[in-house]
Amino acid sequence: MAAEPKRDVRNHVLFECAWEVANKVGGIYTVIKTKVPVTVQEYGDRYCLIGPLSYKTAPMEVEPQEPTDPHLAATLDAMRSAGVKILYGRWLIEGAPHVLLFDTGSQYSRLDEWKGDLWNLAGIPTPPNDHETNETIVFGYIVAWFLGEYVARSLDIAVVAHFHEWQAGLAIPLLRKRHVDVTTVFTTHATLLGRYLCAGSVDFYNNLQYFDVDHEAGKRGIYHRYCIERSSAHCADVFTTVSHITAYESEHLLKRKPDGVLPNGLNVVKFQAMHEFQNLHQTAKAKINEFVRGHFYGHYDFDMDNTIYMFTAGRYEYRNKGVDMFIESLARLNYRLKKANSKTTVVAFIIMPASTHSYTIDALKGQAVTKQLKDTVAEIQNRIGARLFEHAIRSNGDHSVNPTPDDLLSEEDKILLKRRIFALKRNALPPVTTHNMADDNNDPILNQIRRVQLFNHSNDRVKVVFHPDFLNSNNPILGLDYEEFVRGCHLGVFPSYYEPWGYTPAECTVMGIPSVTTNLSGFGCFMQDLIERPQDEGCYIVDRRSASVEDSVNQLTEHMFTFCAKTRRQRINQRNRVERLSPLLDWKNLGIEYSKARQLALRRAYPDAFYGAGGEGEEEEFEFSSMERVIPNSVPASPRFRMTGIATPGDMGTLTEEMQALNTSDYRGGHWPVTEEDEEEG
Ligand code: U2F
Ligand code: UDP
Ligand code: G6P
Repeated sequence: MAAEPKRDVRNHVLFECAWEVANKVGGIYTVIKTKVPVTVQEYGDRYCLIGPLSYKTAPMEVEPQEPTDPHLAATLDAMRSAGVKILYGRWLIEGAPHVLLFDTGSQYSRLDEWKGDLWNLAGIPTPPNDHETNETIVFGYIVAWFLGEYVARSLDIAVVAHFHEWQAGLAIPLLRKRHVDVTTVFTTHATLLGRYLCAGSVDFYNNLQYFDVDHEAGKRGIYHRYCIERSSAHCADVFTTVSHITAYESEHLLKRKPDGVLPNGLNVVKFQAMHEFQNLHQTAKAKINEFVRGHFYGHYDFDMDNTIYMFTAGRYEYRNKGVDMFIESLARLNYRLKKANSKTTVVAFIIMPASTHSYTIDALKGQAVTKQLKDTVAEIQNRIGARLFEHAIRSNGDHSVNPTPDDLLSEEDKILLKRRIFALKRNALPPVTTHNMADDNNDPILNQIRRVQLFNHSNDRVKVVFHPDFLNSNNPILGLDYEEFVRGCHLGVFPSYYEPWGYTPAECTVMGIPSVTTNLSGFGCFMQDLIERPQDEGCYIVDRRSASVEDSVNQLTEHMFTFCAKTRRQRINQRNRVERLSPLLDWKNLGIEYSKARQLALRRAYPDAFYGAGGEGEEEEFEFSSMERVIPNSVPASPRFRMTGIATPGDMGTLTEEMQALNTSDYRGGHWPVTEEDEEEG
């Protein structure tokens, strides 16, 4: 790319582009939204997010505004007069960043023209009826159009454009082919092929280097999408991903080594009182107890005080998210608890949206009969109170006159109570699922539960509740928001096989809930790299990398079994320990990796701005002082650090290493399995 030395590199403008800007789909929304505060702190008004305009969500999420930057205003005017529908304003989240949303629908008339252009320009073919790809193309062309127009008007300031995932990445090859004077960063949060291959039954990690990628993509009907992803990765000035494991995968499947790793953070909110999150656990757990009493009515013969709530949650990817392994391990846990004559009961929740036809009558009835009983008891309690009061006040000081139970509980009350208790009679077992499934017979989760026979029998120590929908507080049977539900549980279990990062265990950590994950998840590897004995800190990591499936299942079972043996004190202690890890996951610490990726992009596009200003060979480094990472005292003493010098979380094979080595050409990743062949290749 032709360097434009006159652009001000130091005060550059940042556009960050993703399909999930103001548009929640999955984990990328969490990345973008939680990162905003630190990015706004660094850039102020020089930061703007770009996304698709969804008329369903945007009006609630965005407050329209006029741009103050005259070049931006002129660019938007020009595009509007060409028929592009645009919403510019503030995204109403913490940090209130500028957002620019483009309505892809307003440009669908140009789809065929752009498809032809894409073929001529980049040799990327596109089938006619792939809606997601069509959206990607229209969005990519609009974004490239926008950036081209903008830099043609705004000539004094450098522009960094950061793109997430293939659905937002198409603008990158376009910008490169058109020689638009911007510098680009592409971050992938998974690879398309990786996700598809893992969901099947291949031995993915042992064969990564041998897949015939074009053939595999073609076989799955995603060749065109794969081409878009691959060209985004190759045409970007800087290519990054979210974890080492995905870096390794990208190198083999996308054929470019990432320049570094940008681990996913969270916006960690610290409570004034340290123990506040413990209280929240207590109150949220009470709500789950309520649900459990209703769900297990007629078979509620276990002790709430000795019940452990475990859960898994996420998009329904049966194998990738490790639900197969979770259920198998639950069956073994059930066997071991029974054999040990344990008094502990485990209720295991599976929260994964599937296609359903509403709640089951049985699930609704359970909540209804318990509520009726509760209301009746409250009425009777009131009446008993009134009678007791009456009795006492009439004693006129004679304390020897005590009321009998019959004085207090009337015949009507007894009948009423009997009726309510009668309604609790139930012949069938408490149901495994709360919903009528659209395809009950072929549902992989239900089939696995059937296979291992976890049917909620009285003598089962492990009970299962499959809730095939995401949670929200308006839910008539499990009326909690997801966050509240997590807080109320004891252990999150995420034994993923394919998980580039995995926000769910990270969210558990910052909420002070212990979790199990694997060394095939980005998060698991990240924690394993940073902490000497993660299991002591409430962060259990199952080996799915070098162990056999059988051994991994046993490891998971063992973790759950030992967790069940903990006393309440030990659980409280472990929640405290895990919560103390949250600074490791805070954007305040991890955001700096993004800054470094941007600096690397600028350095590659405008080398003269970095070298030369101060004389031959002398180099100007940006300072990241305003957001330099600090490990607070609250982090336990066990973290270990691979690098000498300052101990910082992102230091493990991230851009930090790269910048320190002043070697901007190669990804210097972490210690993801290196085969002998790899070694030889150098
Ligand atoms: C990665 O996660 P993503 O969110 O990018 O996962 P995708 O599969 O790309 O997108 C989410 C999909 O889930 C669907 C939705 C998308 O196709 O239609 N979906 C749904 O059907 N119903 C819902 O309620 C919610 C979503 C990666 F896999 C993670 O490990 C990382 O943590 C994450 C962030 O880096 O990126
Ligand atoms: N989540 C949610 N409601 C639920 C279950 C999960 O909002 O009932 C959110 C969860 O908080 C997390 C995201 O869904 O932010 C899942 O992210 P993860 O990285 O685990 O997986 P992805 O979907 O990105 O592959
Ligand atoms: C929190 C509360 C305690 C409560 C405990 C229950 O720590 O602050 O008051 O006893 O939760 O813990 P458990 O692991 O049994 O749900």
